[in-house]
Amino acid sequence: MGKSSSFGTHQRVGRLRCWATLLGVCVALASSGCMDFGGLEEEIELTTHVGDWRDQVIYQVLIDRFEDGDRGNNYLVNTSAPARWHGGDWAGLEQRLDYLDDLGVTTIWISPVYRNVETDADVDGYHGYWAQDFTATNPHFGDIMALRSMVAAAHERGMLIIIDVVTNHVGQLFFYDINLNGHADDQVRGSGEQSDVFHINEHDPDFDPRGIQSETSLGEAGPAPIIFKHEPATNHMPPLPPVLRRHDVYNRRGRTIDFDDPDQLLHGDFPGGLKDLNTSRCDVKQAMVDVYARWVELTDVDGFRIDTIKHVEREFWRYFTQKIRQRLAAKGKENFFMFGEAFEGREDLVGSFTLTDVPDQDDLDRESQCVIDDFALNGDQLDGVFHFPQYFQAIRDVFQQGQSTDRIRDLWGRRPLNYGLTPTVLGTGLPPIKTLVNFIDNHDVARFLFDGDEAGLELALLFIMTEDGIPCIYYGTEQGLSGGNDPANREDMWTTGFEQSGALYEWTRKLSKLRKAYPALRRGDQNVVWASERFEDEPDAGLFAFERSGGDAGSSYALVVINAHQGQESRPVDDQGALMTVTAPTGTVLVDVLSASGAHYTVGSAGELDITLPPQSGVLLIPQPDVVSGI
Ligand SMILES: [Ca+2]
Ligand SMILES: [Ca+2]
Ligand SMILES: [Ca+2]
Repeated sequence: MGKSSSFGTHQRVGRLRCWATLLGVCVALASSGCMDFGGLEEEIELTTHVGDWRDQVIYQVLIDRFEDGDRGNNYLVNTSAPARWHGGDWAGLEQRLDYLDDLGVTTIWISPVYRNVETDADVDGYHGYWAQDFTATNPHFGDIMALRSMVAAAHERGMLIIIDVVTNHVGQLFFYDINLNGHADDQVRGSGEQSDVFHINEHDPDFDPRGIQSETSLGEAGPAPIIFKHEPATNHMPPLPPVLRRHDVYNRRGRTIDFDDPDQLLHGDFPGGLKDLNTSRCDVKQAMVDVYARWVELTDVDGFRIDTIKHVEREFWRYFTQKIRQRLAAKGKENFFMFGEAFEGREDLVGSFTLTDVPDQDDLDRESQCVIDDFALNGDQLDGVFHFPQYFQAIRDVFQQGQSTDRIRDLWGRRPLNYGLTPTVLGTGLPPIKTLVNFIDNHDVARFLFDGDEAGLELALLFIMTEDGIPCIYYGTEQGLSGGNDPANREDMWTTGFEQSGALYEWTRKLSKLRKAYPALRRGDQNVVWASERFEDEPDAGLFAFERSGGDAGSSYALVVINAHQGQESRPVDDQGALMTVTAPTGTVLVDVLSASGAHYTVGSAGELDITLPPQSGVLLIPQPDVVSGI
C-alpha cells in the first residue's frame, strides 16, 4: 500500500455532510463514499507549533460532553442518560477556548475524531472508542471544516491539540458465525435431552487460543467464519478503510478473559466485543500509519494520545511511531508528541513502551519487511506514557487515602529503571522519562472527588503541576465535578456554567501561572528531600518534599512541601530531632508563592529548613529574589 493510496479509492461526494443529511441518506451512501473527509481531501500546510512539551498543561476533553456549539449535528441525542450521545462538538470546544486559555491550559487532548458505531446494546459510542470508519469525521462532532477551524483557533492562541487514537481494535462490527447459520445468535442451545445444552454469544465469545471455532451438532467444524454486520441505524457497518474488511486482519480469538495471559492480552477482543486487529501484519501497520498521518495532514494537530497500548505488540509501536514521525517531519510537522495509555499499575510494563533499546536484531530485520520506504527501523517507540502507576501509588494512596509518602519517593526512584532515557529520532527531543504525563483522574476512573475531598484534590493539583513531567487535567476538575465510575465520570461540562470564580478554578489557574513563571517547575531535575513511611500521629506523618532545580532550568530553584495527612499538622523532623535539609544555600529566604501573605522561611546554617504545615496543605517555595509578583 502506498503512502496515500488507501484514501484514493474513496469517491468524493461534494460537500455533502453526513450529519447534515438524514441518517438514512448518509447510511445509504456509506458504501459509496459518504465516508470521505466531508468532501475535503486536500491537505493543509503543516507547522510545528510547539517548542518544549514540558511547558504544556494538557486538558482532556470528551467532546460529546464539553460544549454543544452546533445543534445542527445533534441526532440520537439523549442528555438524560449518561451513556447516550449528549451533543457536544468541536464547534463547542472552539467557543470555549478563551475559558481554557484563561485557566492556563496550553494543550487540549480530544476524543477520537472519526466515525463510530452509533450504539451497541443500548449504549452509545459517544466516547469515540468504537471505530467504524477511520476515514470520516464523527458526524456528531462536526465536519472536517469544524475540526480544522477549532484546531486553527487553538493555534492562534498558542494552544495545541492532541487527538486520541486507537489502533488495537475496531467497534463491534462483526460476529462469529459459530453455528454456521449465517446470522448472529446471542444464545444457542441444544435440546438438553439428545444433546447437551450449550451457550454461545456469537458477538463476543470467550477467548480460544486456536481462534473461535464453529460448532455443529456433530462437533467442531473448523474456524468460525466472521460476518460483518449491516445495521445502518446503529452504524454497525463494514469498516473503512477497505483493508479492514479483510477477515485475516483480525485475530478472531474472542474476548479476553485473563489479562495476565500474554496471548489473550495481545490477541483477544477487548471487552465489549471490540474486535482485535492483527497488528503484527504489515498491511495493518501500514493502514494505521496512513489513517492517522492523514488526520494530521488534514488538520495540523500536534500529537497523539494512544489508547490501549499494552494490547498491541511492541513491534507495532516501533513501526507506527517511527513512520508517523518520518512522514510528518517531511511535511513540516516536527516534535510530534505520542504518548500512550496502559491502564496498569506495573511500572516496568508501562515504561516498557518507551524503551528505545534495539531489540533482537533478527526481530528487527523481520519487522523491517513491512517497511515500504527508505528508512530502516530502529528501537524507538512512544515519546511518553500516561503515568498510571503514579495514579495508584500517589494520587489514590496518598492524596485520597492518606497513606505514607515514602511510596512516592520509591516510585520516583524507580523511574530511571523503567522509562526510556534516550530521545526518539525525530521525536520531542526529550527522553521519555522527562515527558511522563501526570494526571489525577480521567474518563476511565472515578473522579478524585468521588472518593476524596477538595483539600486533597488541591494538593494533588499542586503535586502534578510542580513535579517532573507534563500535567494533564481531566475536564471539569476545576469545577469540582465528582462523578463515579464510567459513565458517571463523564458529566456535561455545560452544566457548570463554565464559572471562572470558584476556588478550584482559581487554584488551578494560579498553579498554571506559577508553572509558567518558574522554569524549575518545568525543566528542573527532581530531588526528594523528605518522605515518610509514617502516617499515623508521628511528627512527620504525611510529609513529602521535593526540590526542582538544575537540568535545563538554569539557576531557577523551587521547593515543594506537602502535608498529605488528613488530621494533623506535620513537620519534617525525624525521631532524633534532625530537620529536613535542602540544597538551597544557607541564608536563602524562601517565599511561599501560594500564600497571600507571602509566608517565608530561611535556610539554616546546616541547610536545614523548619516548616510546620496544617493537615492537607502545601507550600511552593521560591528564593526571594526570584519571586515574580502579581500571580
Ligand atoms: Ca452538537
Ligand atoms: Ca449464527
Ligand atoms: Ca490486540
